[in-house]
Amino acid sequence: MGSKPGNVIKNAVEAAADKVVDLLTPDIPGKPGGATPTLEEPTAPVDPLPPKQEQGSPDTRTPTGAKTGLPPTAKGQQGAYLTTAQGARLRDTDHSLKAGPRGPILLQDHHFREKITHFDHERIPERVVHARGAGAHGVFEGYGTAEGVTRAGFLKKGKKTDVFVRFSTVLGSRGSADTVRDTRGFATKFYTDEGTFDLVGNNMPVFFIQDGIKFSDIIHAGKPHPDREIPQAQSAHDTFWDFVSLHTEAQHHTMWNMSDRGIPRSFRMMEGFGVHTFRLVNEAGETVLAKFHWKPKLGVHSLDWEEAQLISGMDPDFHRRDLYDAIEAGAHPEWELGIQVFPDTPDETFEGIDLLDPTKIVPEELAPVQPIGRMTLNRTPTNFFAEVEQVAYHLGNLPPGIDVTNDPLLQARLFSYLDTQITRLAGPNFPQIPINRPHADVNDMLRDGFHQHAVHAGVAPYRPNSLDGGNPSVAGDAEHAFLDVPVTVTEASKVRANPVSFDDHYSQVRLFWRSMSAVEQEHIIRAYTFELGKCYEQAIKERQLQCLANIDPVLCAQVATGLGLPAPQPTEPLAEPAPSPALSQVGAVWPTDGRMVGIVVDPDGDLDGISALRESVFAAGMVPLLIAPHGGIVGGLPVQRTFATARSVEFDALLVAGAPVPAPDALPARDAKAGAPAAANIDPRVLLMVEECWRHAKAIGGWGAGAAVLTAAGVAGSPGVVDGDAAAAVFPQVLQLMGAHRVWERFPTVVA
Ligand code: HDD
Repeated sequence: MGSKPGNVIKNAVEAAADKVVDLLTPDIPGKPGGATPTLEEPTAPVDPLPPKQEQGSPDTRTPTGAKTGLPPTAKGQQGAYLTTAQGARLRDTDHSLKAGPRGPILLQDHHFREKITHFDHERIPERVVHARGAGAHGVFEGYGTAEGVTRAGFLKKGKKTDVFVRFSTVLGSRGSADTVRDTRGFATKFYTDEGTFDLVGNNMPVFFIQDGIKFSDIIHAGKPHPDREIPQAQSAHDTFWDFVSLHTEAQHHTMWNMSDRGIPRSFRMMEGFGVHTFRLVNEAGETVLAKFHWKPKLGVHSLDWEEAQLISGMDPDFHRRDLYDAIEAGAHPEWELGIQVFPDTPDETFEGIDLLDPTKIVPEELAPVQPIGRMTLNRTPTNFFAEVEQVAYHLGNLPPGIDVTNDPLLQARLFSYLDTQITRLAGPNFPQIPINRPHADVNDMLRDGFHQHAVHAGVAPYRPNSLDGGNPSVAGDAEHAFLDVPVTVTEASKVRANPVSFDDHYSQVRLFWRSMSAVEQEHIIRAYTFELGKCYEQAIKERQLQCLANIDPVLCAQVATGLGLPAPQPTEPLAEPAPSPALSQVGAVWPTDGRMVGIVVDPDGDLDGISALRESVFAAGMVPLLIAPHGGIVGGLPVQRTFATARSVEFDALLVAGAPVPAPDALPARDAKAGAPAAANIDPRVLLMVEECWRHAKAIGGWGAGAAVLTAAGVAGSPGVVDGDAAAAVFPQVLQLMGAHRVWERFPTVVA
């Protein structure tokens, strides 16, 4: 006879209760009759657990990359058969499941719903600032020169560390043009053995505001107007100038934007700055203050403003294309990382400059930039979304040996970057996204949340614990633990206030202005005149002119003339800072690697030496682009651009071997010059190319019939225009001119 059901349950419960008691009783310490406790003491850790799954040291950030043994160009899908996301093989992906060929789609069509649902959610919110960007992988190698001031392992001599860099503009949306006038972001993720280090900087060393609480205000002012959502990716509008003329601390950064630095020629030709002062700590626990600088191997170079505007229409992806073309062609961009080092004094100033004020620089002449390592970008992303879009930087990602200071902008940023990713990347587990995964082993106690990819073992994600063997334990100096430098925080009343030194808003703007060459000053005048000329509100223009008067009377007078307004008198005494020659972009000679050289040829003309010329351009590390009236092959060489697809802005220099005189009916009537003399009757697209290259101060060369084209264009004999008998004689001179980036004397200057 079996037991009654009720008894079965009762017996089972009692048996289970006995078991519970059996297991627990002996382990209750001090219980009469209890056995000796067998669990570990909370403070006695055993060997660390292995890293969390999926968080080891990936040698690739994408499933199609090296880890799978596939080249970056591998096919998007792995495997022969198309499947659903669950792995079921599919027969058809082009027809939805319908009630008959002419019937409605059935709700049960799982493949259709999975495909379209996923597509509907393909976009994520773009970054609220720096939405438009491009990124690349590379490697950083330490020189060992910083070992005396920081214990950071990645800076040790010869140590190589993977990096991922994202360059960006600030104001524009994700699809905006690359060459707008704006600050450029320069964010570097160092995947160091001691944890990720993010150096999230810009191509300008100062920032608009001194306190991060105003960040949303300056960005609201710079972004398109809220009613019509225009203008896109521009600072040339009322709200921007309203803000910067009212918040005069913004004047320094604003002048950097109005200078040629606001329109870089290439990401490869930009400096980068950590902006803030950081605190470094060495093995002995000694500290210094430091500012980070990236120095590009190719020098710092800019576009001409008209050129930048043309490119925005001709090739809005100009900077992105330039970066990827250069890397793929093997012209790997390089930067040297350097630091300015200052004693860590209680007042945190150097030569009277407040090191906590992010609107101030320390001129290199006062504190030289000392090289500590080199970065080379050598690999383009495999998948733009997975890598460039999902990369998440954060200033709080610091390795041992680098710590923050109390700069109020930096302090605010320490909050914002982590916070923003939670919306942008949908939850707190974004560090598990492949591009964000540290290359150091991760062993955290963070659990659950949206998109948790790790399958955590163990039961005790807390410490101390006695259930997971006491793990994880905490590290000390010997195990490379991060060190919060024990800086003294003085006892003070809570205030919403800045140090008095932050009130100086003009002396360093004047320093910058006085450090510019005449041609750079001319560009700054034109930029202010253009931007303020786009404002509608008279009061805003007048207020900004007052700011300019406090910077420099000549600058103010020139811009006022352009605006047709009276120049006000300064309301503050003008400082007399010593200029900093290091701030000027003019005057040196730089490598020309990766520059573009256009070569205009006449298929029926003299093609002698063209092939050798191309080789010489390649040998100089540059890219020759053959431009002909039509595509195909000319003189045995491939034509890369036709007169229809070429525009001067793509080239750093133009060489003209010849240009055919077009047949009268070969051009639209509006382009043909009726009755023009034969020499002038050159294809107008070639003439335009020559004229624009001349206006944008680019080196130009011509020989034979090409020299006649330069004469017809009216540029022969002017500075930076070389003519000769043969390509072999002309090219070396053009190459030399290119080393200076522009033929500077071609720009007019009004400033004495
Ligand atoms: Fe910022 C993105 C650089 C001030 C808040 N910032 C962002 C990026 C760069 C900078 C390069 C793009 C990173 C990427 O490519 O993903 N930001 C700077 C510099 C600043 C600065 C050099 C001043 C010295 N930023 C700043 C302040 C705040 C922010 C004061 C807020 C208090 N920044 C953000 C952000 C972003 C960001 C909202 C948007 C996307 C992101 O962080 O990841 O958190």
